[in-house]
Amino acid sequence: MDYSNLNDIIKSSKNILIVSHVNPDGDTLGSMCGIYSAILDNFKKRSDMLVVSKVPAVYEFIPFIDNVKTLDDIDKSREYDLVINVDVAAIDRICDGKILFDKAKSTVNIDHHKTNIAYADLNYIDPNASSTGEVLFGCFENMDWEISLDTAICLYTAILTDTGSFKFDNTRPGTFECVAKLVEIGVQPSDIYRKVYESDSKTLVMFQAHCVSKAKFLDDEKIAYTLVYRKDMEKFSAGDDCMEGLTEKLRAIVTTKVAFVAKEMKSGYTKVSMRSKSADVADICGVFGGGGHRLAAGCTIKAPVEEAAKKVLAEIRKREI
Ligand SMILES: [Mn+2]
Repeated sequence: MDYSNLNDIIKSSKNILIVSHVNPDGDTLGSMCGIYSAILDNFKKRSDMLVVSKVPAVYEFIPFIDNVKTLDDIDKSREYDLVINVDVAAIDRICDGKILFDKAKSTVNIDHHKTNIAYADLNYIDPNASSTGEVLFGCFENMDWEISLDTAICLYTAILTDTGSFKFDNTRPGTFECVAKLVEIGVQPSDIYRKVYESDSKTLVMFQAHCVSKAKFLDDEKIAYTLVYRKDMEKFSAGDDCMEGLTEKLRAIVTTKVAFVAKEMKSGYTKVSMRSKSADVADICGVFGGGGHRLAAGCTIKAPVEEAAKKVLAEIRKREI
């Protein structure tokens, strides 16, 4: 890819806004702070960074993350010279950030999602890259930009989280070539790993242990599930963030083919989160108006927890898993 236009436009822009997507993950936040850091080092320019929803506490260690602004901090009538979206597959993923995007003199879109329709003035989309962090690394190298340790930590975090620690099938030889160089710059993989994956709260661990201990195993233990009641969550003072990764714990059992968690919600609804090793759970959840990916999907059912679980079980059993 030819990045010379990107280099020129960053050089000539006085005020720059970098935008991450709603419900931010490690890739969009690491990429945003990574390009912020690189522009600061290479052009001595401070950009603005925008998040349109809350930054998860786990990412508070990312360099420069304290500089992010919310829509309330930014004058929405402002015309930026340049707005750069990172990891934003579709423009509606920046919510009201679109107001600033539409007013900007120039716009840039850096991403790795196949579905990205190249909605900006300049578009750098590599659907073969594991992450936007990996796209950015290639971009900085191509432009001969200096990559500082702070920039490297940002990009490494982006790549690490979007590849699930280099275990998803988006992990390719180029991913390792890229992280090898980041580690050469000084990134400590064990340090970043600990910050991202070993920073669970005690509440989350104790609550999930409780949920796992109540799990049921059916059909030669091919189906694993657990029911989560509001009173359990209250007893542990567990918030919704404590549900993160619970279904995966049941899927990780060797005999499990399909795992699900049915969680009691207000006003008689049940939220179901489903995971599988190969069966298409998006199809199963689709029966109840939900959806997602083949191996990870969810739905909401208007029924109490036990009844919802029964319906889901019946639907799973109709299939070859
Ligand atoms: Mn991504």
